[in-house]
Amino acid sequence: MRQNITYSFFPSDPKKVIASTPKDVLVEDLRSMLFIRHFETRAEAAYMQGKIGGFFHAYTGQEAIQTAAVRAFGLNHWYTTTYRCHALALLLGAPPKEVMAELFGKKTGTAKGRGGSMHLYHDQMLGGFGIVGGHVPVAVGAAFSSRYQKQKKMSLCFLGDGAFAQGAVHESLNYASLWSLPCLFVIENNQWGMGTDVARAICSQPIAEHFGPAYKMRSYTLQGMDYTNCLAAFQDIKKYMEKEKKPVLVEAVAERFKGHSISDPGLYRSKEELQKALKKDPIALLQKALIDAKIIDEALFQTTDEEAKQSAIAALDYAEKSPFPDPIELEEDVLEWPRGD
Ligand SMILES: Cc1ncc(C[n+]2csc(CCOP(=O)(O)OP(=O)(O)O)c2C)c(N)n1
Repeated sequence: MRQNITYSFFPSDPKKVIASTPKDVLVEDLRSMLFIRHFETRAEAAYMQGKIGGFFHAYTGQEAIQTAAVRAFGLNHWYTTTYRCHALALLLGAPPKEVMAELFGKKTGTAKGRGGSMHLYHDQMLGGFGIVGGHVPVAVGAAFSSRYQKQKKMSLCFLGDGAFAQGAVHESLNYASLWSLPCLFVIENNQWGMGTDVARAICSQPIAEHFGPAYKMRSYTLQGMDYTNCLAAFQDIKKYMEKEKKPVLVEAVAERFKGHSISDPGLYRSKEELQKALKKDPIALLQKALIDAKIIDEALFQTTDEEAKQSAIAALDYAEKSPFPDPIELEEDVLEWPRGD
């Protein structure tokens, strides 16, 4: 049974956020969220048919968070995330065909088919990491390099609630605070670390509200299913970080609609709980808000949805037709350490 947590969410009025955001931006972000959903749905189907191997962790349900963060901050920053990394790669501009090909382990994939679902990289995106919490020191390192070189770049690091129990995460938070590094830590609290309820893993909640002051960081709690709340909060955070040049700790409260990974039957969550979660669909919420504000109508929504679906199918088709890497290339691009005798 879920604990009842009282959160102090970042205050925002959806209508005001919509009124102050250019229409094309809102429609583009709705399109991105729809595309991420269709992309993962197609990929999941391919996985079930045995066309994709390895691990597969869907971002389904959490789309509003990274869509809003990338919108507010823009592309010219460092980004790191966990193995649940398809959405971030797509949002940062990785070509969907190449991302899909990477899931298929094909030569045309973003990492030449060697990384798969958990190891997506693109320009400013430093991963895609399989080790829980392992990317957080990397994000802090990126923030340190930016500060050291007197650049304006910030480092955005997405991590799960489960990762927050890791030692490396706390060492990173301490270091970032001590050195005033431009690092934004976004804990995406989707309530579960595999099958473990967040309340059984983390000693105190709300996470950011509790731990932010301990690390002398400004903290924010976001309604992670509401794009408008995430957008308003990330815009505010960006301004703060640009001015104060300090790290920030965020908890985005969300739901994941799928199991932890594709092979997880989700037996730890009751059907009622899942149904309740599905009612908070961030895409449906944004769709309704944009229709109510007369920014789109139902027909435009259907067209946008269909286009997103067709783009995902095109990516799937490309991946299926792409060749596998030649086994002779297996040792290429592998870092060789100098061997001491
Ligand atoms: C260091 C380490 N310990 C354990 C695991 C196994 N593991 C993979 S995902 C996961 C749960 C992480 O949950 P959370 O951080 O909340 O992220 P979410 O999957 O919910 O996005 C665990 C324990 C791992 N990959 N790395």
